[in-house]
Formats: sequence, C-alpha cells, structure tokens
Amino acid sequence: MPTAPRICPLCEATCGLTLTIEGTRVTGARGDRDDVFSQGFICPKGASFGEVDSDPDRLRTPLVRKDGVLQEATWAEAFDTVAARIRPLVDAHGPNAVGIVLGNPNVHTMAGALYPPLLIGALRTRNLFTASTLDQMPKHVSSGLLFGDPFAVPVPDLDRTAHLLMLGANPLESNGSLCTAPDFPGKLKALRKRGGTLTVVDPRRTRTARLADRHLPIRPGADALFLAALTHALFDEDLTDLGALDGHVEGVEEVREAVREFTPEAVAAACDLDAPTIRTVARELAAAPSAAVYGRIGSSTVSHGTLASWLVDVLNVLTGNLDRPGGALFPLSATTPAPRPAGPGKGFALGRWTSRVSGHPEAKGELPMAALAEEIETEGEGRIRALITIAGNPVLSAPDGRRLDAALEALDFMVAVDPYLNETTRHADVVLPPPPPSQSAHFDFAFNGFAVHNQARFTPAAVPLEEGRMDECEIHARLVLAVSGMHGASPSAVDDLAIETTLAKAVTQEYSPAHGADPRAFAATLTGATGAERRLDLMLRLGPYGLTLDALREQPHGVDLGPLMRRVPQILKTRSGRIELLPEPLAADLPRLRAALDARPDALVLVGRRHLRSNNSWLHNAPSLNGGSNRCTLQVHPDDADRLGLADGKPARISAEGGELDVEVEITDAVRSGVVSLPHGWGHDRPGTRLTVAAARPGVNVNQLLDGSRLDPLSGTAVLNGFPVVVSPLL
Ligand SMILES: Nc1nc2c(c(=O)[nH]1)N[C@H]1C(S)=C(S)[C@@H](COP(=O)(O)OP(=O)(O)OC[C@H]3O[C@@H](n4cnc5c(=O)[nH]c(N)nc54)[C@H](O)[C@@H]3O)O[C@H]1N2
Ligand SMILES: Nc1nc2c(c(=O)[nH]1)N[C@H]1C(S)=C(S)[C@@H](COP(=O)(O)OP(=O)(O)OC[C@H]3O[C@@H](n4cnc5c(=O)[nH]c(N)nc54)[C@H](O)[C@@H]3O)O[C@H]1N2
Ligand code: SF4
Ligand SMILES: [Mo]
Repeated sequence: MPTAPRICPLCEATCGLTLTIEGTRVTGARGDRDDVFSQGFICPKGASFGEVDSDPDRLRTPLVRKDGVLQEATWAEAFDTVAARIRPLVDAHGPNAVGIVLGNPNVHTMAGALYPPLLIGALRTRNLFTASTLDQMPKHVSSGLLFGDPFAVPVPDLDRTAHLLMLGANPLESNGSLCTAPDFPGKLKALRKRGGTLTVVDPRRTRTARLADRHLPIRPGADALFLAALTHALFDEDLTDLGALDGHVEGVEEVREAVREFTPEAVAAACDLDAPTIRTVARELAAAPSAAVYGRIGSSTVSHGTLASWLVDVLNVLTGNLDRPGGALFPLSATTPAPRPAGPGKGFALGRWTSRVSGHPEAKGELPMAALAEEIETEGEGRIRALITIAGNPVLSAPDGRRLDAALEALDFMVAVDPYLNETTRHADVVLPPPPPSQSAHFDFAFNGFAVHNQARFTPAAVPLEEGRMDECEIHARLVLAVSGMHGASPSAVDDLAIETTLAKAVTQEYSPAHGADPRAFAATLTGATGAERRLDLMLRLGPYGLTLDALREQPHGVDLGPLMRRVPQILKTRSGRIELLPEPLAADLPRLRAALDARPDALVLVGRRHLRSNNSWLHNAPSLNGGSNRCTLQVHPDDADRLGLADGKPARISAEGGELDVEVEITDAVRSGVVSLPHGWGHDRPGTRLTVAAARPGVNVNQLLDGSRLDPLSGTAVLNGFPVVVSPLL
C-alpha cells in the first residue's frame, strides 16, 4: 500500500504521521518512526486522521447565499460576491467596518501563517479578534514586556530538566501547548525516571497530576497569588541566583519590593494551600540542579492571567533557570529571520488603541474576542458591518454564544473560510471551504517557535488536490485580492509582493543572509510549486540555519537542528536591551492582585477540561472521536454533590451571569470541592449546520454561562476558568 508522510495538524505536538493511501483516500495513519522529532509517537486523534480527513460533511464547493439560502456555487461566483460586497462597505464606512476573526486552526495550516497578516494589512482594520484572547494572549503580553518581543516565549526544556513546576496544564489530555513536544506524556515519565521531580498545580486531579510527585489542588484563579508567594519566599530565604543572566536583568530589587506583601502565609487562604507547602515548593525550585516553571490554560484564561504568566518567568529568571539548558529556553525556528546582533530594541507597547464600545486596550494588535458581539451590535461610526472568519467558531469558543449568534445574523455581510457549516459559519453569506489536510502541504511556522527541540520538517500534499478544490493558500490569496480592489489578478501577485517586500528589507540588513544581494536575482533562486512554497523557501533561506525548501524535501522525516540553546541577550528587544523584570503595566496591575488576598472566595466556581479525543469545537463530527459515554458532563466533588443534592448521572441546572444550562452530573473526587468542571467546544444543537455526527450528540456550550464581561484587563483575555456558578438538581 502506498504511504505518504504528513505532519499531524490536530494539536500542537506536530507528530510526523505515515499515512496509508488507497487511490486518493487516506485509509490509515501511524506514527512515523523515522520522524526526527516525534519518533513514532501518535495519539488517538492522529490515528483518526483518515476519518477526519474524509468526513462526508466537509464542504466540497463554495457556498453563496442566494435568496436568503446558502447554495453551492463556483469559486468565481464566490469571490465575485466577496469583492462586490466588501469594497463598498469599506468605501462607505471606513476600514474598521470589516472585522476579522482568526481561529485556532490557522496555526495548523501554511495558509493561516502566511496570508492573514496580508489580509489585515490590505484591510487596515483595527477590528481584529483571534483565539489568542481566549487562550495565550497573557503570555504574549508578559513576554512582550519582559523580553521586548511577544513571541519570545520560553519553553520548558522537557528532555533535560531536573524539576518541572507545571500550572494549569494537562498535557496527558492536551498533548501540550506553547510547548510543542510530541509524546509529552513520555517525556514526563522520562523526567521521573531520570530522578527529576514533577509538581502539578491544578484544581483537578488530572491524569497529569496523577503522574506527579506532588499535586497541589489550588483554588481556581489563585495561581498569580501562589506564584507571587513563591517569588516572595525566594527573596525571603535568600534563594535567588541569576546565574548566567546576571548583568542582563534589571528590576530585581523592584520585584522584591513588589511581592513583599505576598507572603506564603498571606496567600494561603486564597489559594487554599498551606504556607509551609508553598515554602517547600520555592526551596525545591531553587535547589534543583535545573528547573522550569510552566503555566498554561488554567493559569492564563483567568482574571490575573498576565500577572501569572509574568510571574512564571520571574521565577525562571530568579532561579537562574531562564535561558539555561534544563530550564526554560527560547527555541530558534528555521523560519525566524537570522538573528540581529544584541542591543536595545523598540520594546513592546500595549493599548496603542482601544476598542470602540468598551474601550478595551489592544494587545499585539488585537481586541478581545469577548468584545466582538458588542462591536457588531452597537450602532455608530466604526461599527463592524462585515466579518471575515477564518478557521474560527466563536459562537462556541467565545463567551455568550447566543449573543454572538444574534450579532452575526445582523451583519451586512459575512465570509467564512472553513471546511464545515457549523454554529458560526451558518451565518456566512459566502463560505470558502479549504481542502482536507491530506491535500495540503504542511510546514509548522508557528509551533517550531515553541518546540522543545529545534527541527524543521516539510510534508508535501499526500494526495493530489481533488477536482474542483482550491488550495487553502490560493483561497487566502484570492481573498486578499478581493478585499483590496485587485479582484481577478493572479493570486501569485500576492506572494510576489510579499517576497519583494521581505527581500527589499533583508538586503539592507547586515546580519541577513541576503545582505547586499540583488532582490530580483535572489527571488529568482527561490523554488517551490506554489507562491506559498516559494515564500517558505525564502524564509528558510533568510533563517538562521541556511536551509532551503529543496533541502527539506530531500529529508521527508525532517532535519534535526539540535537541542535548544542559550539566546540571551540576542533575543531581547526591550528598550534597555535587558530583561525588564518589573514592567510598569504589570506593576500597575498588582493592586488588583493585592485586593484578591482578602476577597471572599466564591462558594462554587467552574473550570474547563480537555479530553484526549477532542480538539476544541471541531472534532466532534468524527465517529471514532465522539463515541462511548457522554463526555460533556458536569464533574462535581462528592461533598458538593451532597450539599447541593446532586446525583450521579442525573441532570442538573447550572447558571451564571451569561445564562443557564442543563447538564448531566458526574460525581468524582478528581475535582476538588468548591469547583465543578465542564468541557468546552460542545453545543452542536443549532439549526442550519451540517455536522451529522456532532449534532446527534450535541452537548452544551459552557461559554453560554459567560456574558463576556470578565477579562484579564492587560491582555483582554476572557476569563474561562474560575468564575462563579450556581448548580441545582433538575427534578
Ligand atoms: N470555556 C472554554 N472556552 C474555550 C477554551 C477553554 O479552555 N474553555 N479554550 C479556548 C482556546 S485555547 C481556543 S484556541 C479556542 C478555539 O476556538 P476557535 O479558534 O473558534 O477554534 P475551534 O473551536 O477549534 O474551531 C475551529 C474552526 O476551524 C475550522 N477548521 C478546521 N480545520 C481547518 C482548516 O484546515 N482550515 C480552515 N480554514 N478552517 C479549519 C473548523 O471547522 C472550525 O470551524 O477556544 C477557546 N474557548
Ligand atoms: N485533546 C485535546 N487537545 C488539545 C485541545 C483540545 O481541545 N483537546 N486544545 C488545544 C488547544 S487550542 C490548547 S490552547 C491546548 C491547551 O492545553 P492545556 O493548557 O494543557 O489545557 P487543558 O488540558 O485544558 O488543561 C488546563 C488545566 O488547567 C486546570 N485549571 C483550570 N483552572 C485553573 C486554575 O485556576 N489554576 C490552575 N493551576 N489550573 C487550572 C484545569 O483543571 C485543566 O486540567 O490544548 C490543545 N490540545
Ligand atoms: S499528539 Fe497531537 S500531533 Fe500527535 S498525533 Fe496526536 S493529535 Fe496529532
Ligand atoms: Mo488554544
């Protein structure tokens, strides 16, 4: 049976798969043992690649709304409609009349990495909303402020660390995030086996927590307090040691002052952890030969998300573990422009503009996804009248789906680039469906920048593009043309322009491999079957390893670029050229954290959870990933169940500020008392979708419990964990 390699796009681990091909169909997938990074690892989702790829509900042709009904159409009709509808709105109401929503799978496609920046540039809209403000924006903001670059995200050196302190992450289900590591579970087991220690901080006793030496069932939302107390304890017990970072950090004494009040004793009640334990964790962190602190979703999508993200790296710095092998290191991906010499940079600015209705500050050029509905609904200059969504399902993934649902219906025009007709895309006037992943080439522009080992892999399309299909890169390029008044031009013009712009700059930069070259001659050397591939080739050639696309093609299992290396001070782009440990915006947010010391904890709060066979809202349509018992259950601790009169397997009503839901109760002591857990991505019961399997087992949309008003103010990230709820039995 013929086989083809394909990097798995179904989570951040980016495992190399070997697909079995029958004709033009993928009939099987196994882990590629020769993959330089994943070495054969595969999970149940990857094993279902064929089923996900050939889902009969995937759209095969564009859809265009005619007489109020979405109907199959040609590509020409679809792009004609986009061009005819978007430009007049921009001309009449200005660039902000068009909003853009970018969802999670954009980081899993080549198109999603290469074209949205051009689309944003073409539209010049400030109404940009992405999954980041439902996810990792706090990390971008803290990295931007600390290191001067929002993409300078240190990752735990999983293969070499002696001690891992992990907060709000459950890689045994998620397979890891902002830490790209195939076989994350195996790496944690290997850490324990080589004598290292693992501490997991999570209100639930997850599969990851069960693997740990120590599990701290913290009260949700209290991580920033806990981390501040660890920082306090390091100073208090004279345990700080910057190591090789000495001379590259400013603000250490200011941090000592800033955390003075956050003693372990002071935070103990709010965290529901005892002070001696907190001190022990701090001592262990300082004593370990190497250690990494790592926080994810549960410490990010909370009201002090940016403070917690910052404190994670403050601890890495103060223990000398930042930028040290075995600690937390900055990856260097093959498509990062070749490093400029160390020195002061431009720094990172927050709040360069604010959202129109609620005045939320922008972060990294984005506005909070939680504010999308009000920006569409609220009349006035700058209202969003048209929306372009690419690979996003905010009706399920963002707060208050019902309100967003109504807002989308009220738009003048909506375009969706999406393979499915789902809760969000059903509102579109034009749906542009990309082909299934087997028909697309792949390179991980985003995740290589968060990978625990430097490597580069390119996989070409495993099967030819089906007749009538359009490559997603071409869809994006044509979309850029359609909104920029160049409708009908060749899509390669978009790539040529991007190449020209990049090269014009690179040839003037002394440290660039293209320095001094003739841009045209350099461009003529680029190889690649498509504009997108030529752009990849350019980025590789301008990158730090001198790779080319041809070189990657010759290595179908990838190129090993070695373990993570030290990158300070070169990576720093702060104005001082040093790590700025107490940036002003974070200092200004500390009074809010101080107030949390004395706040009375909510009686019952909700947290989310992920299941190994899920991926946010879009994998519930694959039968093998959505079988077995109901997964969309409300997990309740036995003590809470007793107190509230809830019974296992019976229905309950859960309510919060955004609405109420009826759910099935699952009583388990895996969740701590005072906390209930409900997964996200469910609620597939709206009419007008084409998700046969998912609609038959719809579940409920947890985000309906939110009204969009709870945000981490610095990053605009929605609070999706640790918000108060009320639960009662449904009789
Ligand atoms: N309560 C709660 N809510 C959450 C979270 C949580 O933990 N709790 N997690 C948040 C997080 S971390 C994230 S990242 C967001 C995710 O939320 P979204 O960014 O909305 O992503 P998905 O829900 O995965 O929806 C992905 C969409 O992309 C489409 N798609 C799939 N493959 C492709 C492709 O190849 N090309 C294109 N163009 N489209 C494709 C799917 O059909 C679907 O419409 O959800 C957030 N929402
Ligand atoms: N199988 C599967 N894999 C996925 C996804 C998926 O939907 N399914 N989604 C992908 C995406 S988009 C992302 S961003 C990643 C996320 O990957 P992870 O960050 O590992 O996310 P989760 O698995 O949701 O784990 C978050 C944990 O935080 C805990 N938690 C909740 N509130 C708090 C709190 O206040 N403090 C602390 N310390 N912990 C808390 C929860 O109990 C949960 O166990 O996963 C990716 N991988
Ligand atoms: S761990 Fe992630 S990348 Fe690897 S096979 Fe599973 S879904 Fe795919
Ligand atoms: Mo995410």
